Amino acid sequence: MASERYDSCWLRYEASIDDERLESYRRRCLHVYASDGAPELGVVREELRRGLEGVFGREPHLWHHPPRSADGFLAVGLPDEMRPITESVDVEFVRSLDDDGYLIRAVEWEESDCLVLTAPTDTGLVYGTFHLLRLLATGEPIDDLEIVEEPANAERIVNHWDNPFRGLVERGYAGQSIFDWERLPQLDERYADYARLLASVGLNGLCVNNVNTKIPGREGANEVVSQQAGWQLLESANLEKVAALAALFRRYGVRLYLSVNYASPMLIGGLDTADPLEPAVEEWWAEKVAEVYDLIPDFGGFVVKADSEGQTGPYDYGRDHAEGANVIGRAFEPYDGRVWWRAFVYSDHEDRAVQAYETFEPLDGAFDDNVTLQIKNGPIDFQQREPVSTLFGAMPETALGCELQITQEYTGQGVHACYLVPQWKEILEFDTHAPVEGSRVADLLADTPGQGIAGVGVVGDDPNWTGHYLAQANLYGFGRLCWDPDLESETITDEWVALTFGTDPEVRETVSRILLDSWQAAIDYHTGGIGLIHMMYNGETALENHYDPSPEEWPEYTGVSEDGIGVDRSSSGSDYAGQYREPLASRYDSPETCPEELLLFFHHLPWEYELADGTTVIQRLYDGCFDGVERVRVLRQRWRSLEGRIDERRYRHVAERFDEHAHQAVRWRDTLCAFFYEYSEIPDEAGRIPIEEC
Ligand code: GCW
Repeated sequence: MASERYDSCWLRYEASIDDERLESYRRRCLHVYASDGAPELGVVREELRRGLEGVFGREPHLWHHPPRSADGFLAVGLPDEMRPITESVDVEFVRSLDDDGYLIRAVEWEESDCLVLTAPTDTGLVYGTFHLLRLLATGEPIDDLEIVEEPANAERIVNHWDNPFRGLVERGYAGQSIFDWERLPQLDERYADYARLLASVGLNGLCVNNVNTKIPGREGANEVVSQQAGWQLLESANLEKVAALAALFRRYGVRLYLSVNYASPMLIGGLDTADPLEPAVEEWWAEKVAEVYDLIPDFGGFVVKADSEGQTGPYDYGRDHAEGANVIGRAFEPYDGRVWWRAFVYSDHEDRAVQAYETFEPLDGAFDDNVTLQIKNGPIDFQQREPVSTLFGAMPETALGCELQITQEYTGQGVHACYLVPQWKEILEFDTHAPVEGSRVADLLADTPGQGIAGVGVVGDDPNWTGHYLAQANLYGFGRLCWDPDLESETITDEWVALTFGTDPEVRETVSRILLDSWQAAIDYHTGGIGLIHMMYNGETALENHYDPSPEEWPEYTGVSEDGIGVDRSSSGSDYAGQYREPLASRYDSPETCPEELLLFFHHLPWEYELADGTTVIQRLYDGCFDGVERVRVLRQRWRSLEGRIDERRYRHVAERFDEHAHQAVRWRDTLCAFFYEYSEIPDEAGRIPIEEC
């Protein structure tokens, strides 16, 4: 990236490539014939110039016609645009690809070794360009290339929880917001670099503000909250700021979205109600959406958090969520955009886990075509591990989106290394059995317009973008999985490491192992590893801490008592298990068949209940917490083995984080073990717990 202000992340283009490979790259890519009609093609040329210069150590030659050189060349354009492409590919086939798809092929054209990169749209060319540069920057062979790519998910979106005009990011651990709304429509070069990062991993949407657009009725909470002002982005005067950003991101194929407040007709429109069945409200939304499309013709849509955690919603008017969402959905009918309506709705209830399903499943089929139901991956809230939400598979007549959290709210925030790709793989590969065996979450989402994946953003104005340097891998992996959920975690990880830290095999292997083992470590010391959740500290301020250990605060989530631990969500309890299709419902319903890693999520069990291998629940919890700390120490040790093999600045940053991470893991372990002991009064068999000191 051009700037000294911040890191280039995985777009460093600093490969060290052996001579033979470099020679093959030179032959096919030092000369580039690229069309330059549309704005996206400016991006393609710019990126090729940058990437190829990184690879070759000198500027490539960019041509507007087939270059006359002894070598071959790279041809980039639409399939019918230039002879080298038209004569090398099946034009109709390329046109039939998904709009974001592309084809890259090594060919011989007029006796030269060439590469052609073509796509049905200019956006496809942008994605293809990043793909090709990824191959070159990691030293992959290109002489036999034959790549055809299409994204699995139509919608691949990042949801920022930024609070505009305040600079703050809710659950952001990488500093202030990168978007400066006071200065906009004036643009900052960092916005373009952010767009490059998103496009390079195949993302196509960005919601720029927090779903908490306003917190009415929570006065007395701290000032920060009462000042949240995201709802104002929909005011006419602010839309030009949004439009300026949209114009920039558009060049990279990224569409903009806004989180809007359900009471906008009142807050902005001056109406005295936001009742979705009120004609004036319907008219207001239609006019507002038309105004947005006048300025931003490719606008993506609205994200709405309604009737949740203090946000207004249809319940305020005695309406259900379909009525609530449809009034906005209808406003999008004339356009290619939609409402992403969040299913994160809960209230005081004995078991929060059952609520989203109880609220939304009966409404299947009632949502407008322009509404997508955005469902968090699990029934609670981005815990270290949760079962997959029962809504996946339960709403075949509704467009669905899966919400993941890229930022590490409950997994160590900006301090702990926790690579979430393995978690997301587990979620996306989960077999819902709906309607039949083999129906994975990934399959339910894929290949349907208006469906896909939204990830809660992680980026802030920290020079390294993500707070913890290794957290860049989560953004990278999120994009790659949205594009292709069938990619293996190991493949994605290896790509990121090679692009970010280079191709030294030892570095590649070591950093990959650190990342791939980090999630299990986080599960173990945060939970003990058999399905407990939600044992973090909350605190009194509006923006709860969610970082430090504080298990005693949450008896309703741990089900702790003197006779045992875990929450009964089986048929003898809240019956969350019963919301799954068979055979899942029966499997989770019995502690004998429930997978151990979720056991205490579904069951309240005696402390001395014996697990399959004869270990008791209490002992397994102690062991899990201790294992977690050991795992973190191993990660830290592996990182330390890299000293001198990667640059000092990045080495130090991560090494320091690991020191603190190890310290925090011990705090979690000791707090949890003391808590378990306090209730069970059963000591650790291994005598490791200095209980008196806790
Ligand atoms: O995860 C919880 C967070 C809140 C967040 C809320 C939500 C944006 O603690 O910070 O608010 O969920 O997803 O709406």
